[in-house]
Amino acid sequence: MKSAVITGVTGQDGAYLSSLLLEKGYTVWGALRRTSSVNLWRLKELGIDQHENLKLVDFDLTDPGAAMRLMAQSQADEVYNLAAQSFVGVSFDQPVTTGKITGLGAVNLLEAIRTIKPEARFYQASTSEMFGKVQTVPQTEETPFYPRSPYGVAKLYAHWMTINYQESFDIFASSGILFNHESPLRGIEFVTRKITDAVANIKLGQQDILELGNLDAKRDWGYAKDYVEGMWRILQSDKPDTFVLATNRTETVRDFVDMAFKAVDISLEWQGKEEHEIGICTATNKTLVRVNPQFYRPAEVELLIGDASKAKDILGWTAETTLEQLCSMMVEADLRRNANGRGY
Ligand code: NDP
Ligand code: GDR
Repeated sequence: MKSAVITGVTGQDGAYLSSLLLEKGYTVWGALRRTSSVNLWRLKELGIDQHENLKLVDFDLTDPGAAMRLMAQSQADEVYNLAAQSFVGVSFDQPVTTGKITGLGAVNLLEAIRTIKPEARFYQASTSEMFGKVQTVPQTEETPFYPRSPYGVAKLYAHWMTINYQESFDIFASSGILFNHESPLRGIEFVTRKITDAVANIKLGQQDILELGNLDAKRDWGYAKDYVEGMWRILQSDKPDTFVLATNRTETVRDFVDMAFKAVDISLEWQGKEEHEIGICTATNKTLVRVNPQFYRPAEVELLIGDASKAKDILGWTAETTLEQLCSMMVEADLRRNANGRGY
């Protein structure tokens, strides 16, 4: 039986990856940081929080000794580093914390692998945010990086350290450059979930208006469950490498808003420009969406679209779920939760 460490087990991807690996018969060491209130709702939603092969252990990615002990205790065959301060907007206000967790944190794990179990395989959760101010379209493994946020810069450091440990110490250390991936388990502050949660509340008469930032940003959005399958395949490959995982389709935030309202039979008409733009319900003439510059970022990533051909050729991986399917799934989940007063 194989064993795997998953850092960030309480997050969106950590929950889906745990579920996948448990199904495959792994022992999963779910590394979670101590917080004053327990944060296991995603593992609960997937029905795995009490699984006999899920071992939850206290861990903080910024603590080198904790990383050493985690490797010594688990003797894991595979280590998936999914923990991060992962919210781009917050990284502008907390650049040092973001650097410590999202950047240096990865090196604590790489050091622990190098010292305790050099034959373990390591997965680093790299990101399309590293492309930032994109220079070519679509983005591939060869596209130059130009991060536009402290988060993107920290991730780029961790990305290069992963490559460096592979080249310097012959560790099986790989990265997936994953484009945005969403699900009903997405954190509520990220734009897709903020939208589907608000649409559900508006439909249920529990909220009047949705306020958003830049509606013109374009993202390549996929389904998180498809993407964790890609992470696992990356570590089953013959050799360590870097892979882009993406859908090769890009839409604006405004398109996603339209799609989410359509899922509850509301259509919108857009009026105004930039900070004055509003979305009006065509049936009732009520303003349901408004731009609030408070949600703008100091520097924006305007356009992301990925080409996952390498992952298809080498790993046999493709994104299966369409954006329409993903959006409906998220809206339905939020309708169900919010009707029961159980929003997360
Ligand atoms: P989430 O924000 O949902 O989860 C982040 C996880 O990291 C949480 O479990 C959080 O714990 C944990 N964490 C934060 N700080 C620490 C710390 N100091 N020590 C230990 N754990 C910590 O992210 P996702 O699941 O969406 O993403 C997973 C990874 O993939 C992240 O690294 C993210 O940056 C990266 N990524 C995500 C993409 C996406 O579109 N989702 C795309 C590309 C990359 P807690 O619950 O206590 O907050
Ligand atoms: P992103 O995701 O920054 O791409 O990072 P997010 O959903 O936060 O933003 C996507 C785009 O939407 C615009 N936007 C808003 N964003 C938020 N959160 N709230 C708003 O109100 C809003 N209005 C407009 C943003 O400006 C942006 O352009 C995610 C994270 O999961 C990262 O960890 C991951 O690495 C990348 O995806 C790939």
